Amino acid sequence: MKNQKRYLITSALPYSNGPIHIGHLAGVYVPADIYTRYLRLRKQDAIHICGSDEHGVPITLKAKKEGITPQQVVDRYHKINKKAFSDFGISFDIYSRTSSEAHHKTASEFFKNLYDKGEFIEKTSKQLYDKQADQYLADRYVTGTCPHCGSDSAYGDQCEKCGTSLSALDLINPISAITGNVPVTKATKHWYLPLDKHQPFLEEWILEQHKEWREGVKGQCRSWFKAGLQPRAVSRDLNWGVPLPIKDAEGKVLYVWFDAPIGYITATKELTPDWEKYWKSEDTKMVHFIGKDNIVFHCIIFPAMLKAHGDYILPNNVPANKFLNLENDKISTSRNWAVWLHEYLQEFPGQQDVLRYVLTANAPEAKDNNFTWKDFQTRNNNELVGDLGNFINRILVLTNKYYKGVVPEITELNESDKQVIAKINNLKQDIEKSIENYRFREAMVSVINLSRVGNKYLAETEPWLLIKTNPEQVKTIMNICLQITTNLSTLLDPFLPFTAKKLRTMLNIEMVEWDSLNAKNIIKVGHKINKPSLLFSKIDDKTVEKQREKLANSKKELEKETRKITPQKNIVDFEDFQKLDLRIGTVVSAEKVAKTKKLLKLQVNTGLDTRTVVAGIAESYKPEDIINKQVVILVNLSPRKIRKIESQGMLLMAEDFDGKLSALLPFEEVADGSSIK
Ligand code: B3M
Ligand code: ZN
Repeated sequence: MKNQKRYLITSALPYSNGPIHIGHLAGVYVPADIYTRYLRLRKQDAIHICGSDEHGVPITLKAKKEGITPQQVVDRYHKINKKAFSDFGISFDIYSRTSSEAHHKTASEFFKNLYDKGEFIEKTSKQLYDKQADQYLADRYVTGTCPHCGSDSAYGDQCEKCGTSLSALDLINPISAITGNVPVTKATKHWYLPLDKHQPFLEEWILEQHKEWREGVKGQCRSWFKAGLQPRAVSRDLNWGVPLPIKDAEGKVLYVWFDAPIGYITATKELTPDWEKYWKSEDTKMVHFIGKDNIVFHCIIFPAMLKAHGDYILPNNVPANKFLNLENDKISTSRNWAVWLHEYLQEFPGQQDVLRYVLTANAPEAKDNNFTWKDFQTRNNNELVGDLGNFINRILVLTNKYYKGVVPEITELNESDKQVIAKINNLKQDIEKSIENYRFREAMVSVINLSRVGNKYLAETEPWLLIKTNPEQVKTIMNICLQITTNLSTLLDPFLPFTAKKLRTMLNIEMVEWDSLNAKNIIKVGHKINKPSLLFSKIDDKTVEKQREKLANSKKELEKETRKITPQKNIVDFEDFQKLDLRIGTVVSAEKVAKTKKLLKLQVNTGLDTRTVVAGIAESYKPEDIINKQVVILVNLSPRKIRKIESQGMLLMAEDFDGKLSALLPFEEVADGSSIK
């Protein structure tokens, strides 16, 4: 580990307009927590900063929809999210918020500093404006067609489909998100950060001095540079946000992405009066944990702001993650396609570490990744229960059984014992290297591999048989396995903190500091451990099925909400209607038409005759469902050949939105041949 004086770790401030889901955890907060916990275990001065991002249009829109104030919206979710993070062991040193007075002050001062130095360009230009709402339309206040990919749900700041960052005026066919009106344009004055001026510096800093950054991160920056950075407006015409601290700026606030990253500074100030050493000393290593949609803000805009201010350090790395999908579909709050943390906790109480484990195992570090409930179950049952839990449980049970819980001594080390000891040390170094290079899934695999080394050692030495013939050697084996277990109780801590703590209780030890870990004698001969209990338990098919059903239901609910009623057809005259000869008939026989999925061949008694009708209803009705049932039939439809069978009429059916057909029936049974008028 390089000698670094201190670490400032930031996690993206989640918008305070909705609860946290697994995508947030996997993308940002779990990796940041692993990193910080690791550094703390290595006795580094490391602080982890986060808080709620409480400005921005999504919040005002939500408030409007619910008929409450933006402050009420952010108060609600700040509380919920703060608790969710703490429930999952995300160990922030502070979880602050940007609607606070302290933040308004910090953000205003920051703006004023740049303003006084002439770092902004002042420009009056035409912007989109909603007359009815009396509101300029920027960012999420306006939707339209993306000029790059043609998606028709792009926002005024970004197209979520192709990721391009937009300005509202770029949108084709813009529509106000407030009223649905087509906006007009109206002139207004704004302050712009001339990113173009900072481009040479930023390019050199990222592409030359930080070649070690993730490819995906550099790639996005490169394409920004290639397109050429443009001046970016940092003010908005809104009444929710940090008011511009200058004259002649009535009704204007800071752009949310100008004030939000300053939230990291505010939070550090709130945490410690000694905050400047974290922000203004080259001895500090600052790392921003974010999702890929935040790259431009953390690699280009915020660094340009910090640079323009002059006395702040820049991030040392921005290990942005890609996205996590859920059951092969994009996680979406508005479509309720998500696993919410508070709901997970209700259904899997006390099992936070299982989720942390699965999210790290599937961390979208290099590419988008996928969470499925099946994989959740498999990883829990095979890796946590089968590998890790099984090893630890066997060791603790056998120690209690053979030695009444007292750690036995090493008698003599043979070659294979020595190899196992060497592996403990090697794996520990692998873990360190992986974490320090932001490869958390790789690091966690090494931790689990340590338990696999233990399991293999047990399988090869079979102490439960050896105890009868060579009890002295069993002492050595058990001592080594207890050393592995003790190592695990620290090595697991960054990843599975709840489990690590339970394990320390079972071992009856305090946390062993990372740098004191050793393959020999960290749990001392003669030390008495406690009785073990199981660290993990199997998850059965029923539990997993229930979660999948829940997701399927939310999809159905959504389909219900978004289903489109087909518009009414053109008006017809009564005479036209009368041309249709509709009758009640009874299906007397039915069979599937060979080699088709949809077709049934029916014989229908129409009162007039018994005739053949080919109906496309086989996906909704089996032949036996419909035989002897009365139906409505159009008898004077000109006959048609379908699959070489002449069809002499048509059954009337209602078609549901998912394509399911339902036959129409008279309320009471009526004679076949009755006509319908
Ligand atoms: N509020 C998170 C998001 O884009 C955004 C992060 C701000 S970090 C300064 O969902
Ligand atoms: Zn697009």
